[in-house]
Amino acid sequence: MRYPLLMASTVLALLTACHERTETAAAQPSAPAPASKFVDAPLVTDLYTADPSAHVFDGRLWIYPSHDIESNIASDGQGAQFDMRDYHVYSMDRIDGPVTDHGVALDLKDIPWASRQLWAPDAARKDGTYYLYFPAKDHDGVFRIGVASSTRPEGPFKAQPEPIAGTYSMDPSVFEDDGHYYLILGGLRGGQLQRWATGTYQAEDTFPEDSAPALVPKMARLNDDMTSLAEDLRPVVIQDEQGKPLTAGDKARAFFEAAWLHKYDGKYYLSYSTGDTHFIAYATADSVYGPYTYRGVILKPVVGWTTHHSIVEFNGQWYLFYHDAQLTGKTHLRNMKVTSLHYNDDGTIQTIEPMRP
Ligand code: FUB
Repeated sequence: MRYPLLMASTVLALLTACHERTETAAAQPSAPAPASKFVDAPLVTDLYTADPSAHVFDGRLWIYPSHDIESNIASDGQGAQFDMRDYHVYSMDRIDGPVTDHGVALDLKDIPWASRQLWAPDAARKDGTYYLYFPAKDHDGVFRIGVASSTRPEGPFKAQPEPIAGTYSMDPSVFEDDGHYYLILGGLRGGQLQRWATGTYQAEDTFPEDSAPALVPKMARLNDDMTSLAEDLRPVVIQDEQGKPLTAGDKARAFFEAAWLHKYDGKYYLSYSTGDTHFIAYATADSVYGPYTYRGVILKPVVGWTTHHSIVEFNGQWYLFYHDAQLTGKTHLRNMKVTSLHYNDDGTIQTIEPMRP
């Protein structure tokens, strides 16, 4: 059982309803769960924030989240209720210190190719320029990855006139290793990854059989200009400890969305959401391109259907940034949080419980 001592019927109803991203808005609860059950508090409460990508630039912690809003669009099974229209950038000089909102960093109206849904972004810095990578639907309703740049970490960012050629789907994140930058992306269902099985966009969904290898994130090295791919996107294989690719039916372990790369003690760590089973899981590899071997769960399910995170080292301590729906109980109105992350001596990550029993 996930929460064995949690007997309050309201909280149980909340947890059940919140794990239905593909259901109608009417299925969503209207009351938040009691604050005392949550291990961590929301980092900001005046705006709804989600998908927090954290980075340290010049000793300061910078957060690039989605900015959730209520636009009263009903859920359509494709995430239409996630109708975000701009990005705010946040920063902190210490983890338990105040969080500064630097205001609007990029607005949908200033992205020529994008029509809607500014979903989970990430940022990177190279040679004194800051790059914001973000997904949005183009004017044909197809998710693409865009990039915008600024001389400052908080923006404002100026978007490129076109999406990054050769990219698709959503949830981009950028990982730097040895002076090279790698873009990893992808997400199922509303994220449209299942529509790219042939390499070109098909309006129909094509999911693998449960016994077939699961869909996986895609990755490519970025060119020095940080705005184009140096190679075609390639699949990032996630396998079990016997070296077999995880299957699509392996819902507790297979990739769904929210890929994040980091490195610890010489090993590459790929973490991601398992979607329907609501875990942040992880896998490790000796090469940045993989294959990655499944290792376990970093974060147990949070309140809300989605789970999305980043992992960063700051002042000698590792942190997991994540979100839940504590403030609203609504899956599309989330709040970002941070908690400490710990490794065991063998490099495995200790599983984090976001709720108290
Ligand atoms: O915020 C919109 C979408 O919800 C993200 O792109 C997914 O990762 C999920 O968190």
